[in-house]
Amino acid sequence: MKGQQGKKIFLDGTFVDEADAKVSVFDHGLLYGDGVFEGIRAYGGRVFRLEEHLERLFDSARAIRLQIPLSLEELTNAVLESCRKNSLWDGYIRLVVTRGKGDLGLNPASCPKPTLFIIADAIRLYPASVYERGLRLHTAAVRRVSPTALDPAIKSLNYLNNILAKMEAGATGADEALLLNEAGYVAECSGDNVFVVKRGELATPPVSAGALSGITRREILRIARDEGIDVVERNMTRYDLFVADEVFLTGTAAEIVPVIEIDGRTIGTGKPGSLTQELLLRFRALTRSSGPLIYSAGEPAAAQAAQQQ
Ligand code: PXG
Repeated sequence: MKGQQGKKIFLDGTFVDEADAKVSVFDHGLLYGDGVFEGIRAYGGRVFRLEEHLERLFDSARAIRLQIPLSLEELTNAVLESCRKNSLWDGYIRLVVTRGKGDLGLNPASCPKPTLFIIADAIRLYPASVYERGLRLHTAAVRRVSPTALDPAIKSLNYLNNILAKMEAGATGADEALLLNEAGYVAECSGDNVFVVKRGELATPPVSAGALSGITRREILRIARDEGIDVVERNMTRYDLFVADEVFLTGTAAEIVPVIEIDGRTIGTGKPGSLTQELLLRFRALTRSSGPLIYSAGEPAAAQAAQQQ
């Protein structure tokens, strides 16, 4: 297992060793998936779009009536401090807030204090080769959870829907699952948003189709608009993907990944597309030039962290 030797975990207001970072079996995050989370990336000693991630976390929490025990400013500092404590330069930050420890039974009223923890580590969603050769998708029979049941805009701890879809895809030898909504329109993948390029136009399903309002998705839409590319959010069927010139996925963990095959059909030329690659380069440049700095200039830890990566 990764990171066994002494990650420092921010847990309920203090930093503890990984071995001591324990949550109760009575925590409703574990018992009922009652909680919310964020996955954030650090690039070159800066935390990318930290404010947007924290805003989304607060929105998710508000939607489930969960009071985050820290202010936006305190949480910002806790994330940056987590990075410093773990000498993170490039990496992944997982922020989780659960309903907290309570009695058995669904009632959140039995949980007086939310549990909050931050893990600063690394993540690799797909093998490196996938970014060069492209990824194979399989449409899952499992549908995206309906917004009328649990709005996918809430980044909750209920990922079983996505996990089941991912397992289905894995069983067919595909790298990732494509999820449709109840009406049969494309929603997103198990942990990424989906984009289509056709005749120079860039399209992605609207959030109302069951897609998370991904931070990377927003970034790609912004970059494309700045580039003067026609951008549209509209409902799409699998047909739109099958006949696309290019398809790619976006996500904090995944970054930007070309798709070359869906349900046995070759997409475009069967190689990562040129617009996908251009957007990836633009996105990479942006990640290295924006976001709050983890280390102040000249801080010895900064050089040390950079060297370790
Ligand atoms: N859709 C879903 C369902 C997600 O969970 C995205 C899209 C992409 O959104 P961002 O804001 O990251 O561009 C996500 C992202 C993890 C993990 O273990 C988190 C996600 C995906 C995969 C792994 O922290 N969330």
